[in-house]
Amino acid sequence: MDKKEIAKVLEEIADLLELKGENPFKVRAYRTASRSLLNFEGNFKKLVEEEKLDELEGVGEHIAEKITELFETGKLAYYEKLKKSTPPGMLQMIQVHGLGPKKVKALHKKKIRSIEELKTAAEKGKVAKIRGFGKKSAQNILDSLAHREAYQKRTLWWDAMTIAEPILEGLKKLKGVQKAEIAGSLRRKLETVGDLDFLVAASNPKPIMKWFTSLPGIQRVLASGETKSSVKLEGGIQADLRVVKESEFGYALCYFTGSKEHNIKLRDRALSCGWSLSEYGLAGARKTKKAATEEDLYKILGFSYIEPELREDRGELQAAEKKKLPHLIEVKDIRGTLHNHTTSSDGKSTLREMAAAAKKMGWEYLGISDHSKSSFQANGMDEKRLLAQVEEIRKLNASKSLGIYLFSGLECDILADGKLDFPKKILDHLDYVIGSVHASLTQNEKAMTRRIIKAVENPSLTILGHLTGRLLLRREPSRVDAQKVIDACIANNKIIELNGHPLRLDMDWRLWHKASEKGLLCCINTDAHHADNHQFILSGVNAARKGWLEKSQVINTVSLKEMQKLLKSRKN
Ligand code: DGT
Ligand code: CA
Ligand code: CA
Ligand code: ZN
Repeated sequence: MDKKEIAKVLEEIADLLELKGENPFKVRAYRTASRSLLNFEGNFKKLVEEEKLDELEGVGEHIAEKITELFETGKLAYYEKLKKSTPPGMLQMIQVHGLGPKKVKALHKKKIRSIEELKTAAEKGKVAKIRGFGKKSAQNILDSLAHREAYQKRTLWWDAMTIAEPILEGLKKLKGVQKAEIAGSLRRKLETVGDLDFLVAASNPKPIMKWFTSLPGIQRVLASGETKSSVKLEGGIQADLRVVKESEFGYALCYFTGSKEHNIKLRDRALSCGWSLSEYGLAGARKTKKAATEEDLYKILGFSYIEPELREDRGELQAAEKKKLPHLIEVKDIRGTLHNHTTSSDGKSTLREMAAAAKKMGWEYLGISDHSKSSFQANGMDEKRLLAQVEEIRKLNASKSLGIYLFSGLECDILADGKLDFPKKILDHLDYVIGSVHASLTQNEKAMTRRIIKAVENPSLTILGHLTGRLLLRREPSRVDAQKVIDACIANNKIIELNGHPLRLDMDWRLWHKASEKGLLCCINTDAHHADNHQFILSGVNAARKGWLEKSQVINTVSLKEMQKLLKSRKN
C-alpha cells in the first residue's frame, strides 16, 4: 500500500474506534497520524525502512507498527478485527456520504441500525427530528442513498469490458460458432453499463448455451433457454447471451446493440416503407433486400452506416440519411496527451517511466501536469518543486535521451474564489496550464459557474480540466452551468479537456457535439497516475466518438511541431 492508501485506512480506524466509543485521545492519534502521512513530502519508503516513522506527528510505536504492516503486506490484522467486531449495519451506514461516526452513533441510539432502517426513517421524517440532523441533512442522506442504489445497478465501461473480453474470446473459439459479438451499451461504449450482452451466430445453440451457463466465474444462472440465457457473474454483473442463425445475425446485432430509442426510429423507418423490422429480419421486404450485415441493413433502410457509439437517437439517423455523419476520431489519431502525473505529486510512476510508456504508445509528446500546492492530499507541488521539474524537463528534452518530447505543464487548482493556485510569474515558466477544481465541490451552481469562468478568463489558463469533478458511480458531478462555461471558453480561446479516465469521462460526451459545432476545441487526456494509465486514451476516445468529435476538433491529434506552435500561441 502507498502512503495515501495507508492514510485512508488510519482514518477509517479512527472512525471505527469512535463508533465503538473508544478513548478520544486514541481516536485523535489515528486522525493526526493519517494527516501527517498525507502531509509528508519526503521519501516515504525510506522512512518506513529506516524505522523512522515515529518522527511524524501523531505516530507512536503502535501506529508505526501498523503503518509498516500495511506498507509491507497491504493488510492489517488489527483493522480487519476491528471491522469484524463492528455491527455490519454501522459499517454500511458510515460509508453513506455525509454520515460520520457521530451521526451513525446517534442513529444507532434511536434504533436505526441498517441502511434499510435508515431509508425508512428518513422517508418518514424521523431522521430530521434527531438532534444534530435537521431537514437538510435528512434530505442529503436520502439523496446519498438514492445515488448508492443507482450506482450499485451499473458497472464502469472499462471494468465491464475487462470482464467481457475473455468471454467473447471464449465464445469465438467454440466449435460451431460462426460469428460472435458484444452488443448493448457495452458496444455503444456508454460510460457505464447495466449488463453485458453477447450475440452469437451458430446453427446449434445447445453446446454454446451449455458453455456459457457453466462459465467458471458464475454466481447464479438466472435463465437458461434454447436460444437465450442470462447469468450473474461474480461481482454481481449480469450477462445475457443470444444465439441466432447466421442469416439473422445482422438484424440481431443491430437490434441488441440498441439503443432502444435508436431501434424505435429504425423500426419506424422500416414501417414507412411497408416493412416490419425485428431482431430476426425485415418482413415484407422483397427477397433482394436481405441484410447479411448491419451495413446492409442501414443501406436498405436508406442510411449510411452508423457507428455503434452514435446510436443514441441524438440526430444520427437524420445525419446518416443526408450522408452527413461525422468522420469520428480514432485512437490512432492521438499523438500525445497533456494531463499526466508523476511521483512529483500523486503519480505512481516517475517522469522517465511515464515518458517511456508514452513512447511505447507511439506518441510524439507527453505533457506533464502534476498537482499544485493547494491539492495537499495529492502531494501538490510548491513553487520550488514546480520550477525544479520545469528544469528537469528542459534538460531531458535537450539531452534527447527519451525519444519523446515532454511539455512542462501543471494541473493548477482553481481555488474556491476562482483564482489560480500560483501567480502569473510562476505560471509563465510553463508551456501550458490545466485548471481544475479539486476542493469546495459542493458550491451552488451560481458560485461554481462564476468560479470556473473567472479561471477561464485568466490569461494563464490553457485548458479547463474535468469540468464537473464527477466520479462515475461514486460521486455526483458538481453543479455548474456547463453552457455558460462552454461559451466562456470559446470567447476566451480556451480548450476543454475530455478526461478519459474511466471513472471521469468529464466533460460529458452529451455536451460535445453542440459545443464543438460552436467552435470549442477538445483535448483528450487520460489523467494518468501510472505509466499503465496511458491505456485510458481508449475510453477517452470512446467518449469523444459518442460526442461526434472529429480529429480536427481534438488538439492532441496534431504533430509535435504544431503542438509547440499551438501552445505558444495560446500563452498570453
Ligand atoms: P444497459 O444494459 O442498461 O446498459 O443498456 P442496453 O442498451 O445494453 O440495454 P439492454 O441490455 O436492456 O438491451 C440490449 C439492447 O436490446 C438494447 O440496447 C436495445 C434492445 N432492446 C431491449 N429491449 C428493447 C425493447 O423493449 N425495444 C427495443 N426496440 N429494443 C430493445
Ligand atoms: Ca446491456
Ligand atoms: Ca441485456
Ligand atoms: Zn489530474
